[in-house]
Amino acid sequence: MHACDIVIRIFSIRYALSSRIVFHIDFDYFFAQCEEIRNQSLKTRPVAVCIFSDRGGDSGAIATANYIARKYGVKSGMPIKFAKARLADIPDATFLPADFAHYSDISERAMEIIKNHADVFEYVGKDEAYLDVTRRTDGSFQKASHLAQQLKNRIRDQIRMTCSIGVSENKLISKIASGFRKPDGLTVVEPQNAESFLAPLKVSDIPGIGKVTAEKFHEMNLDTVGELRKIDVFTLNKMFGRKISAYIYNAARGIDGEPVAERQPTIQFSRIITLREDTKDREALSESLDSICDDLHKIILKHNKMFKSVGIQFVQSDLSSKTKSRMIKNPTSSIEELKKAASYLLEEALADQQMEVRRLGVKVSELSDMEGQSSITNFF
Ligand code: DCP
Ligand code: CA
Repeated sequence: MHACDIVIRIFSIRYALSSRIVFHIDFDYFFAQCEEIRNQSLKTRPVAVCIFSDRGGDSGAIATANYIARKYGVKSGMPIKFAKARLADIPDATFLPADFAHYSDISERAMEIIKNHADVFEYVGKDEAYLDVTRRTDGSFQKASHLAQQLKNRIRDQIRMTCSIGVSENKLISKIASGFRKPDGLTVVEPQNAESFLAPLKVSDIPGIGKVTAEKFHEMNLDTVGELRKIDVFTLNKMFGRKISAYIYNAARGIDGEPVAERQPTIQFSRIITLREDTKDREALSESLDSICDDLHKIILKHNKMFKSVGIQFVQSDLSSKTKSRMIKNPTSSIEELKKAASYLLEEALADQQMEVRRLGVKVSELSDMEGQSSITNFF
């Protein structure tokens, strides 16, 4: 392709798609904020959510931390020991084990509100989604920024959670904009301001440009997105190949034609109970597991679904979670298959079990519709 053709294509892509309005929404310090939601007294202290490994003690990593803890240098991915050292002199610093079931619950409630504000809703993950709102805002950025503020208010009032929203003509700029002013941010970038919004940002603010790529650009004296525009498409091609260089070339100019594609969270069914007393006795756990499977199976049949994956969860006496899961060869709705997989997983989980179990749960996922299956096969 000739350089001139590329420029013409870029102009036509931008012109054709400039009428879209896209939101990117991202929940602030998600796991830690979920902990604050159920215990408001945490809001004024440094809080870090930990994923403890099976090795015991403080081995494991920080999942995330609230913004107070971040001021002390606590970050996602950091070893728990390092984080504890950074907060050693802060008496009210709080370290909590991750409680994924609680975070999923909050995510589901928030996503339900978000969905109702979109023409097209694209679920990305538990704390992230894209929305196309072009139709309901008549393509007006003024209406769109009101809609974004309204959405933030609803999530704050109903869930007591803050989030950050980026509003622009495409997914790329909105993603960058949602991270621009965090927490509790709302950044609207109208098309005529896109290039000037991006110009002063670091090249690594472009999604997909990691440390290694940013370092390569730094060696060429290209540190900001504006500077990155100086590099010609041929040099980029030589460095990264056609596909990646086209992405970088366009991204530096705020060009992204990817549509918001309808996507719902993969549904799963789960049931979790708190045991009468904490235990790691095989018999007692197996008995409870059996009755959880019976209850879960009723839910599966009610929804006319088959499952392909089964998982069990222990919430242990220190509230940390342990999960095991396995895939079944073919989608099924059989209670025997469910119980067989669950008891296999129970054995596996008990093999190296140190702590007692406080809550026990079973989930099925990879669901498909039971179309064409007679109801008889559901039971046999
Ligand atoms: N997470 C994790 N381990 C990581 C990164 C993230 O377990 N290394 C989890 C915990 C986060 C959640 O994923 O709460 C979402 O990740 P984000 O990167 O969006 O970070 P946060 O939501 O925590 O913070 P921010 O306010 O920066 O969005
Ligand atoms: Ca987040």
